[in-house]
Amino acid sequence: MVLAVIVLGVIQSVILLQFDWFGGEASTAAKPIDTLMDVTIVLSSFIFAIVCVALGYALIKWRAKPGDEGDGLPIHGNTRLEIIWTIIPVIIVLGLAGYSWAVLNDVEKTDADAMHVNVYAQQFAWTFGYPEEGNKWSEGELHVPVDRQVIFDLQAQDVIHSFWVPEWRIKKDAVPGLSTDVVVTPDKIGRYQLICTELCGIGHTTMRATVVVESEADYQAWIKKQSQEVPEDLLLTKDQFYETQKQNEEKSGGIEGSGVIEE
Ligand SMILES: [Cu+2]
Repeated sequence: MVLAVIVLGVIQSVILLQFDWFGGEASTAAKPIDTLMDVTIVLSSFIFAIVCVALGYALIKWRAKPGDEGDGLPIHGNTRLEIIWTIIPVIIVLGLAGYSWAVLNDVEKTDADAMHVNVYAQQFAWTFGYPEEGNKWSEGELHVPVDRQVIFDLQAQDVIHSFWVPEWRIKKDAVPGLSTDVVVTPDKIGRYQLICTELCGIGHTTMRATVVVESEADYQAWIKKQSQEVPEDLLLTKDQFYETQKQNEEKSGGIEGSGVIEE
């Protein structure tokens, strides 16, 4: 049985690891996240193999003999077995949770010279503000330099949206009244797609934007050419948000990150 589990687990792992589940890798977070996924696939394959082999063994070994119409033995449970099959999964789940936490913690570490971009999400479009470049504004097209950490401050203007560039791997919700950010270091020049992954209304599937990762020089040239600035009302929502958050914190004695806009 042990041999059967190993063989089945290995075959399954090998097959599942052949697939390129998430597409190309274009950020420093991609590798560690893909490795985490691979480890999860291998572990799941072996657990699935144990279940299949145990099921197959039980089916063959305890199969009713032809003509046997009687009831099975009345079994009341087995405390030792239940303790074992509770503790082992708990250890596996906690181990994976710890590993995931370590990976995320590493991926979300911010650099001192990180660049900030404000991401405004609304039904059904993305627009971007560049606070370090005089609040320049771009609609439907995000530009960032390669090999520099970017912190995207997400701001939902109406309902919940979700920021996702598959090649960067990181995905995070933009929630009205909450301040969330995405930390990414793009490490590959190219054009990608920013996709909203939170069903946000009738036009949800069209809520996409082009992401251009380019050299620092190309980025500087592009930003200089931008003439629009972030509209007043978008800036206002941000100020209002921080103002309300501050008031709420004062009211509640300083609970961090729990600001909710009261209308
Ligand atoms: Cu959306």
